[in-house]
Amino acid sequence: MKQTTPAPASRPEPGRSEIKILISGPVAAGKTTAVSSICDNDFVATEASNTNRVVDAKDTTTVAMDYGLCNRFPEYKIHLYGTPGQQRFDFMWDILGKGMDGIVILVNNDQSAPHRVLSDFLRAFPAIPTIVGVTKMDRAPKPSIGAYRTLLKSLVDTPIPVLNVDARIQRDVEQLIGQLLQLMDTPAS
Ligand SMILES: Nc1nc2c(ncn2[C@@H]2O[C@H](COP(=O)(O)OP(=O)(O)OP(=O)(O)O)[C@@H](O)[C@H]2O)c(=O)[nH]1
Ligand SMILES: [Mg+2]
Repeated sequence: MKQTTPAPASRPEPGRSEIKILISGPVAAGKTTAVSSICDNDFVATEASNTNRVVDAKDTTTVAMDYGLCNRFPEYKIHLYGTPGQQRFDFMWDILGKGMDGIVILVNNDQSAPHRVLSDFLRAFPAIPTIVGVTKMDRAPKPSIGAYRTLLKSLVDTPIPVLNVDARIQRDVEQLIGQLLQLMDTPAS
């Protein structure tokens, strides 16, 4: 497993790999919520007032990044970075994605044709261990997870797991990250 440079204040812990995981996806997919759900107190966000309520009516939006340290997996110290969802901050994707070991793409199912946005994110982050989490299925049950699986098969050769997650629920986010870690441990064939 590739190791990232530890943050200046931290020391490498014996037997634990330091890894970097990016959480990306469109506005209001639940990126900031997911990072805060799984990182408890070790979490910072850069929220500002949401001046573009056309896409989503929520009060705030991420303008630079979310960051959290996740210690829930005994073998890993995970540096989690959440991207901004608004297009005007797209330039942050490259900056935040440097040196990442894996990526979670979150898609909110209550947006129109949410599965279409996937192709943009897969193009932006190719050849990286990837998992897709579909949020807000409690509000919008369709498209189904099966529809996402079919779409992903048509977009990429490597199988990409897709799960229904509620970003507010720690157990859901933990399961998502856990599956991504398994993918990262599996040698590419
Ligand atoms: N009903 C429902 N709400 C959810 C679910 N997942 C997340 N949310 C809510 O959706 C909102 C997501 O907001 P954020 O976490 O700020 O979304 P974001 O992806 O960081 O958005 P940007 O930073 O603006 O791109 C929050 O109010 C969450 O509580 C879900 O599965 N169901
Ligand atoms: Mg955010």
